[in-house]
Amino acid sequence: MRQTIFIYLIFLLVGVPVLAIGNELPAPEGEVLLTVTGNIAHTNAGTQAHFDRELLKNLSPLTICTRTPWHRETSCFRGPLMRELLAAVGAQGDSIVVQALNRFEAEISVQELHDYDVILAMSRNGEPMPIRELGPLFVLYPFGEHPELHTEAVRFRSVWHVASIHVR
Ligand SMILES: Nc1nc2c(c(=O)[nH]1)N[C@H]1C(S)=C(S)[C@@H](COP(=O)(O)O)O[C@H]1N2
Ligand SMILES: [Mo]
Repeated sequence: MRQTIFIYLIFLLVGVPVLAIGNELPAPEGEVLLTVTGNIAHTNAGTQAHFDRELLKNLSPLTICTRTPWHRETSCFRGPLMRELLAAVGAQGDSIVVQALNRFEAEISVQELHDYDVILAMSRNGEPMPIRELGPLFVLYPFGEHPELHTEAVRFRSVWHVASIHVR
């Protein structure tokens, strides 16, 4: 009996931190561009996941060349697939709330991010996007391939100046 308790204590002391380390994301070294909060299993800053440009670049990037309702010409946007970003943080919710630097926010269903290749665009035509050009991060739907996305509701979910994502 005493031995069982002893083994149990050892597990508590050693096992729990090891499990926690297994769920850690690498820590950002540069400026934090994105904070992910809420129902997530993988963190690197307390209960949150913080991403700098480097960490975001390492997440399955996709390039989408499309016109958008906000640009006259076709541009090529590049950034991680939103569903890969959610996988990286071990997101467990059914929806996310994307919040912008200007406090604008929109809710997006996780299902939609599996149905469509929505990216968190980090660059446009190879250049980082300044804040005055919808940057630094911009939720981009593949408008070109999917005419059905040209609706007011989808434009409403096209959040630019993204600063944080809360998983519900
Ligand atoms: N950061 C940020 N993103 C935003 C908004 C906003 O106010 N701030 N407005 C949203 C809404 S409601 C729409 S319809 C689209 C397009 O806005 P616009 O075409 O009127 O400029 O951007 C969306 N993304
Ligand atoms: Mo809107």
